[in-house]
Amino acid sequence: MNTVRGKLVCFCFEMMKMIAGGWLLVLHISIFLPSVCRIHAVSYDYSATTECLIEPQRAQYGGGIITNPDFTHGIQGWTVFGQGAVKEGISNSGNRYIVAHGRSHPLDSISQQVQLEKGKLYSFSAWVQINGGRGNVAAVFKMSHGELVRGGHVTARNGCWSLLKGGVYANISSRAEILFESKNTEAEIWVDNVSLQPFTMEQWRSHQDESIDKERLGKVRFEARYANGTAIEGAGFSIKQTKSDFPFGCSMNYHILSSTDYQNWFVPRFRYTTFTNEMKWSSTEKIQGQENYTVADAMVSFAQQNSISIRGHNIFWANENFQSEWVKNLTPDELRKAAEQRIESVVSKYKGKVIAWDVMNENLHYHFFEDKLGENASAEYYARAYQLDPSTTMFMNEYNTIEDSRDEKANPLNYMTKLDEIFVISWKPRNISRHWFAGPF
Ligand SMILES: [Ca+2]
Repeated sequence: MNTVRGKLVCFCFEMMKMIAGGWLLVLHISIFLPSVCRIHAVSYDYSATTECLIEPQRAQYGGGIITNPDFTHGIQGWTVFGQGAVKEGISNSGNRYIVAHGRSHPLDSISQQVQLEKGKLYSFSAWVQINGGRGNVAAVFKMSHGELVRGGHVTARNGCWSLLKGGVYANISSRAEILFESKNTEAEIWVDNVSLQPFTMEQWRSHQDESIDKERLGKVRFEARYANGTAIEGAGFSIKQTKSDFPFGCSMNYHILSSTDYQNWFVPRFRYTTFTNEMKWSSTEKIQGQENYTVADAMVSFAQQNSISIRGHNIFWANENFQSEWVKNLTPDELRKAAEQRIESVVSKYKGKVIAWDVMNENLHYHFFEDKLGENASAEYYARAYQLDPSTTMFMNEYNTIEDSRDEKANPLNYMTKLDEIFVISWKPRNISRHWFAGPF
């Protein structure tokens, strides 16, 4: 099987755009795209869910290199790690799983040894639950030299199964024990349908190529004819990509206003932007009551002149460390008044000029406004922003949502839970439909 590489993707898209633009002269040339031999690899399993299910879904990749991944053979292949004990569990429908109980240390759980090979990527998944409340469960790889590497985590619940999905990259070859960690040592950890699937770097890249083939690539046939329809003998042509035709953006800072080098680098590459700091409250109102949008205004004008769409970043930032000193020192009542002035000011000013608003930035990690104004503060400001600018998409901007398995605050489930809180608290009572999107830029 053959495929073509990413460089040609933009090439083809640009050609299609020119066709759409309607050339007078129709080119009659068949394009023979170069091809390279595709790496044969197990397809990447993109499936995931943040739902908590009564029965777990099957192990991805049939369990990969895990022995007895679904516990149909009891605890064969698995051992007790640390203190405590393991026992088999069976659901009403006959599904077998394993239970780590009698735990006294976060890592007390079950384990299975695997061999990790240097340079390979390992996709890991498992279905987990705990038998009381909800709490974080992490997959931990204990290397032969003792290092603990976290390979993903999920907020597990009682009474239903949550998908823990993550992975590790092996920078050395090592035996490793796969463990499950919960700081709630009172809780049993239930585990089922575990999977560990290795990929070489080449195989991993082949997944990207497959996605490019599927999502970005299309066949194009050109015909070159004179206006009267006669074919042009020996016609030739060349195509140069002048700009991309898919959403691709980058933040920019105020230096772009004065640096032509920066401008010349940025403008041909990006169609979307956010401002690093210049639209933030701490920049536009350094002294209480003295708003200054001079720099932000100039950057908005620059972006507009160059047809670059702007995501408004941000109305508020939930991190206390990045509040102006005067904001930190306000009483709750004073903060409520100042925050209302801020949101009304910035949203009204740039309404119609931005395509999105980061309303309460990084509110999974931080909660300055909740601490000062109550637990519904984020939700209330989302509602207020929507009220002021209902035609613009509201975003919940975060970091580490999928790329850092050590960060317990920002997993996809927590993200969805926070979104739901915002909707439930501030949107549904106002009968506003859920039509906006969420996600890091
Ligand atoms: Ca099972």
